[in-house]
Formats: sequence, C-alpha cells, structure tokens
Amino acid sequence: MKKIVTMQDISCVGKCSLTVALPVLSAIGIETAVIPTAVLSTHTMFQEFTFHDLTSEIKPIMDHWKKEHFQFDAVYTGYLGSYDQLKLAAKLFDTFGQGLKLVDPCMADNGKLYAGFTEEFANAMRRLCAKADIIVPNMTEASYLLKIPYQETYDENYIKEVLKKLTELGCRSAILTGVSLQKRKIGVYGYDSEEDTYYSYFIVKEPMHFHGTGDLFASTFFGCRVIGKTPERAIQIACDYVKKSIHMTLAEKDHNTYGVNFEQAIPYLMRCLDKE
Ligand code: PXL
Repeated sequence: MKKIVTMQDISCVGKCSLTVALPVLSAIGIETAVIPTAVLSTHTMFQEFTFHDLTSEIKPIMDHWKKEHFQFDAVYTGYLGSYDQLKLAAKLFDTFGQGLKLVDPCMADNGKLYAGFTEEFANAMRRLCAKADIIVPNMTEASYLLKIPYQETYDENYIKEVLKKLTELGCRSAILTGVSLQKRKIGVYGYDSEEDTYYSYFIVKEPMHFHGTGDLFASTFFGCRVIGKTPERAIQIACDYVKKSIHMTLAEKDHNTYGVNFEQAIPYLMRCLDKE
C-alpha cells in the first residue's frame, strides 16, 4: 500500500481540505498521514469562523517522524495560512519529498483572493510551486501566481500559454482547473513541460457554483497518480467523480452549497477505479 503525507487545515464544517482528502485517499486505498495546519470552525466562506493556528506543532511533528525514519511515497500540500507554513511546507518537501510532490496553491477563486490572503502571500506561494512536480491552480490562482490579470474569457492558446508560464515557475507539470472553453463545458487542462505535451478533459457545466470542488479534484487526482494512473486518466477519473458528486448534491432536495456530496459518490469512484 502506498503511504503519503498531506499538509492542510481542518475545517470542522465545510467539506474541504482534510475532511475531503482523508476519506478520498482512504477510498483510493492509500495510507494517509496528516499535518494539520489549523483548526477552523468552518471554511472561510462562512462569516465569523474561528481559527486556531497549529504552526508551532508542525516542526515537532516532522522532527519526530525523522527520528522514526518514516518515509512517504508522495507529499501533497493544500490550504496553507501563513508565510511560516509555506516555509514549513518547503521543509516537508526537502525532508520527505523523495516521491511525487503536489501543490494545490489554495488562496483564491472567482477572480478574488480568499479572506486573509494577500498578493505577497501569492508571491511566496510561487516559491513553493517551484519545488513541486505538479501544481493544480484554478484560473484565479494562476493569475495571482503569474501576476497577470484575471480573465473571464479566453481561448485555448491563452490557456496553453498560461500553462507554460506556470511550469516556468519550476514545476514539471501544471494543471489548470475550472477551465471553460465552451459555454456549457468546464474542465481541466494540463501540461507536462518535460514531454512538451498537453492533456485536457471537460464535463457539462452546472449553473450553480459549489465550494470544495477544487479540493475534491486535487485529492482524487493526486490519489490516482499515486496508485499509478497516467495524468490523462487521473484527470478523467477526478473530473467524473466531481461531476457525480455535484449531481448527487443537486439530487438532494435541501442540499447545501458549502460542499458537495462526495461521500455518497464514493461507490462511483470505486467503480471507476475497479474498471481498470
Ligand atoms: O477549499 C479550499 C479551502 C481550504 N481551507 C479553508 C478554506 C478554503 C477555501 O475557502 O477557507 C479554510
């Protein structure tokens, strides 16, 4: 069994970060160690959320793991809340990053930075991206990473250009999420700078926006890569699973919009994985 470590927050309510990554990676059959960066009552889309920072725990956790000679097949970082945490994430890569390293540069969506983030933070996030093998920004995060204006509309050439520039930050591959090249479609577009190849996958776009789909995509994609799926196949499985989770959410009469029903879509994910 593959063993990985992921570093991100625990949002007690909200279905994002660790409360998504853990069940998804377990379902894929991966042992998942965690470095929790903070405990929040909810994710930051709610008003008046509480926030308890766990930065001071991170180095002692890594020091203990070093003493125990733990090793991991891959490392995945998600939402990080401060410069200190970015530095500790870089240390995590240096110490335990012998295998695949994925950075999800969680900090913005829909043209705006999340509460508490600044352009300086985005600059520092760029340095962490340089240490990764794969980064998975959405269109807004890519604009902050590259210091380019956020565009609502664009063509395929623009996406390819952005992807190339993202890999020039220092990572081998970049995958842009939330890409829409046709009105009713949304999906992801990836680029491998070593092979100089592109790959993409699109699903039908629902009229509503759901929170947490970026985290769901990232953890499913990462898990699929860790168990040996190709990037092309991993994006298909991850997009289809996100789509199924959205459909199951919409099928619930009084569904909420803070997260998607990925739990009841787990059997679907298993069927996708079992097929191969
Ligand atoms: O989905 C990314 C995410 C993770 N963690 C926290 C967040 C968000 C997005 O808003 O607020 C705490």
